[in-house]
Amino acid sequence: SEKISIEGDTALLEKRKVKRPSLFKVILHNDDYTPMDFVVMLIKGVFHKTDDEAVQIMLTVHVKGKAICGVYPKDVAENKVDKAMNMSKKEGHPLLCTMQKE
Ligand code: TYC
Repeated sequence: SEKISIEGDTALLEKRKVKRPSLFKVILHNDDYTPMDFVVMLIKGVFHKTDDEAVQIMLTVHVKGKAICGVYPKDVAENKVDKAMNMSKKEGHPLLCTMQKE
């Protein structure tokens, strides 16, 4: 936004920066070992997708190697990556979840 103030004969223009937060894609990567049903459960739990959406994303990862699970501000994306990685580590799966600035 901009604000114009007049002081005597001098016009001052003050610029206020309104910055939109950078967004980050959260990406799920394929591997040969993580069970499909576990990936679907993880996508539902972490990314709040429906059963059908979660299956679609899992199959895209399986066939194409990776897929975007969602796009979020940095702190939200970091929390989702953490949650996904902790869930898979806990179960001994090698599933990889990363984030990438848009
Ligand atoms: N490729 C795995 C399998 O055949 C399934 C899988 C899907 C693994 C998505 C990871 O992010 C992943 N069991």
